[in-house]
Amino acid sequence: MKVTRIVISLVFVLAFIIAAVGCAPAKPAQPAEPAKKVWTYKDMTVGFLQTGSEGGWRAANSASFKETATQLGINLKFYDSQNDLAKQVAGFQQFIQDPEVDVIVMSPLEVTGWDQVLKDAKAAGKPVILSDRRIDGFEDYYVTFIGADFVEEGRKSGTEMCNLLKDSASKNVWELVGNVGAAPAIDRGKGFRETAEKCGIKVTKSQTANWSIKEGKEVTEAWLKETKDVQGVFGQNDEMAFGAIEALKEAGLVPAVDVKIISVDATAGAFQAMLDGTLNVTVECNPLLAPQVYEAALAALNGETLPKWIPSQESVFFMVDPKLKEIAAGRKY
Ligand code: GYE
Repeated sequence: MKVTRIVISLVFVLAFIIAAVGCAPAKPAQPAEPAKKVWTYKDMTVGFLQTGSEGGWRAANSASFKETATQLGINLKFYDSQNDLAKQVAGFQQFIQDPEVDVIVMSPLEVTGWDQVLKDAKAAGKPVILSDRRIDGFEDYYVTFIGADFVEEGRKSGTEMCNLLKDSASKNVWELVGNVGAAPAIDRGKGFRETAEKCGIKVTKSQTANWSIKEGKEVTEAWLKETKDVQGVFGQNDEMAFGAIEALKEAGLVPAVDVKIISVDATAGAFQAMLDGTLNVTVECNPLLAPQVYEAALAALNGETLPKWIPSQESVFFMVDPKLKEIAAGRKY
């Protein structure tokens, strides 16, 4: 008897629960989550802040961005900062305000000065990608940096200068530096000293020549008026080394023989100088960064997380390389 009563009351309780649930007002159907936009290159407008047009490397870098954008169907807004930091910051603000611009890519002229615009871009929800040159700090305010290990480029240059001067009694080297405050100028100088000083090289003169042939020549001419006690010249880019080569020739010294010359970039001009026998070594810095940058921009817009640094692959080239002519013929820039 007792068992029957328990079963009956259980049945009642169960029936009550089912009734209660059944009667609960149906939750209004939740509006379906809007399908997450999947960005494609054709949807994307990139605002690119270029440094300016200071030489062969920069020309190849700008062409890489313009040509690759056309190939991929990307709408590219190209801003030439004319090597003026204030103009570059103004361009950055412009792209933050521009409703068409989805992602901002920048080749920073200097390592500092980006605090406010990076914060504003983040507040505006616009991803920022650094191309070619790094900045100091603010990692949380940009998606990734795609570019070279400039310190390593300097180290390679120092090591090769040691090899070139191994039989030289004195090892006085002059350094032609890029624009003050720029990451490649700071880092290549640091890397060069790291390895060069190991073999007793002394950097007896060092001055900016702003990446240009003209200033590279003028600075070297001024130094040659003071002394000819120089065994090597380290040009932080090809153009400045070309300027030094002209100045040395006009001073009656034989470039790459009396004075060893090393440059960074490995543009077509550097290969010609090596084929002419006036440049000993060029350390490559790859300007064809656009495909990797656009890939990162698309990934960022689609919410992917990227490594903070995507290094570019680079080599070293030698005047004495028996295959130099062949290599030079195959170069893209
Ligand atoms: O070495 C130089 C250019 O940022 C890596 O800028 C670039 C440097 C390059 O002016 O030629």
